[in-house]
Amino acid sequence: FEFTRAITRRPAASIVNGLRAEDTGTPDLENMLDAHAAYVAALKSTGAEVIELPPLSAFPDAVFVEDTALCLPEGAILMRPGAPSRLGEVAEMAPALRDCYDEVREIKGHGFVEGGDILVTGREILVGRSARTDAAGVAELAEIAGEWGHKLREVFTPAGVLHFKTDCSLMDAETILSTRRLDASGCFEGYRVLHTAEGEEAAANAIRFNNLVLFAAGFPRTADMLAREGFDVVEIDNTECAKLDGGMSCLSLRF
Ligand code: CIR
Repeated sequence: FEFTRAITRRPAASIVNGLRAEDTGTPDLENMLDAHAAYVAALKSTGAEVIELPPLSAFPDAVFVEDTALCLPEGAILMRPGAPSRLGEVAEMAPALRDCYDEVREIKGHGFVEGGDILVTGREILVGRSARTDAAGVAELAEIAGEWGHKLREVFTPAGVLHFKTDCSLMDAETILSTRRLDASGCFEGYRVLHTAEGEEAAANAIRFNNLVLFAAGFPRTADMLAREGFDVVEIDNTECAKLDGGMSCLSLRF
């Protein structure tokens, strides 16, 4: 959770066509830009450098940069999104990663992996199979991560949940914030798990970024619990991203 850099991408007007499981309203670009600016400012306030990429109107979900790559200390790995409309986002991200890393590998397929299904903890890389991430994708990722000395463990995303990290996030080397439904699968055995409050499941997608926890606004019981646990919580308006099933982690690559 200690990072010197992050990559973000400003939302384009085409976000109105972004993927969503359920239509809960059209995202508003102006509001999303405001929230995005607050998000970037919070990242920068920790002292990190934020590389802000320009909007990509051809890819409505391109603001959710996390899904395009996995950044590890040894290098970056370009993902292969399981959503066909998002495959082309990877080539758009690659040059920025090549500027930052000597080594950039890629998931070549035939399998699929999206970054939102990957949780890197102090001791291992957890990858949740989901509607976007399949066994072949996980196997290819495990091979590359293994070459770099990382242990990878395949886990499962609850049915109906977009990504593994929709339901969890790393708070510190051994502490995970999780919904009860995900923790019930047993995938966090051996970790200290903090649960989101009942009815506040959407708060689980947060990020620990240096001294801060960036956290979707509107989930007061979970935010209070984290504050009591000693975390410095910064609330960011997630209203517009939530309409597209996105949250705090999706909006950046961190390394
Ligand atoms: C999608 O369905 O792909 C986007 N609308 C949301 C992606 C959210 N990304 C993430 O959780 N890492």
